[in-house]
Amino acid sequence: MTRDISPLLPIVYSREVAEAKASNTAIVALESTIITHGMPYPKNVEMAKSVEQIIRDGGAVPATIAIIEGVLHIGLENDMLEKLAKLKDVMKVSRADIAFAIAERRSGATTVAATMIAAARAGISVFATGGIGGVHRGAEESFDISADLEELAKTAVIVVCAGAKAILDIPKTLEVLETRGVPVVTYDSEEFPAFWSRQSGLKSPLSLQSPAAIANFQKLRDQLGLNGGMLIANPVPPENEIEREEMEIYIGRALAEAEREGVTGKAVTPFLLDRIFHITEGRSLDTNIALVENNARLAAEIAVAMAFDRS
Ligand code: PSU
Ligand code: MN
Repeated sequence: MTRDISPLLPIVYSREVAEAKASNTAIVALESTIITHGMPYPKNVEMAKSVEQIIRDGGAVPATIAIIEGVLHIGLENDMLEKLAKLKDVMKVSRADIAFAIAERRSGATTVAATMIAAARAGISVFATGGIGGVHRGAEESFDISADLEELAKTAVIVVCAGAKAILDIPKTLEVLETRGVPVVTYDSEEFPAFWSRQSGLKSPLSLQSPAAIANFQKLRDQLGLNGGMLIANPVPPENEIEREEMEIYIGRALAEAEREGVTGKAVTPFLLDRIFHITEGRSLDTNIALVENNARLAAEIAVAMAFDRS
């Protein structure tokens, strides 16, 4: 492990990430909230390891990001990954509380927003995850809009996801991304995907057919002085999807339960995911794992294309 020189900000790089940085090898960042709040143990740690291996097989190096006892880790050694996956009271850390977790020596799992901040700080420009946070259904009442959207507008990291979950208000999520100037690019399809489903009923604002074209697009944005990231939506493979009409039934049930139990704020997404997991008897989790793996594969290709562009 390599410690950063900054006296106030304790950053530790895993051995393979430190080596990759020194040799300019492509790196793909991975978030940790998906491990601690998105999936149950031990499937969460199995997923984390298989996703890391897929990135290595794709010629890049994985950097799972988390805060452990006040230290920002860029890349986790296997024993730490195991430890994190079992933690019960770990904080879910976003832009508002990432520095708090470090200052107070807490352990925190990073959301998409916080992972982007840490990745950019570490010089990593590509990040793979499952789904991003967005505008929640009923946001006109609750004002619940994920900090992930604002981060995409500000921080220059390419985020590869499987679209937005239909537990969110997808049209409003796309509207906010457009307003904030975030390119939304669906990979190899004209329709924006809805996480567990390949279809959302909405046309994707943009679409591209190759990792090289995605890398080139982001490079040109940089040259134009357009700070900020972009969202790559990668539809779940057909053999793993749960179709949209079927998903709507399960989501409706989970949302009704959340309302009955008065769940709000940060707890909403983990609650809905857990309810849907039970309602689908685990099928939603299999789909979730398959789509993250699929995103890791694409992210590695984009990271390799970005590294190639640089030389
Ligand atoms: N989508 C998933 N699993 C997750 C999340 C999203 O399928 O675990 C997490 C991500 O870390 C995302 C966060 O950044 O939820 C969004 O939370 P919020 O809406 O509270 O910003
Ligand atoms: Mn929220």
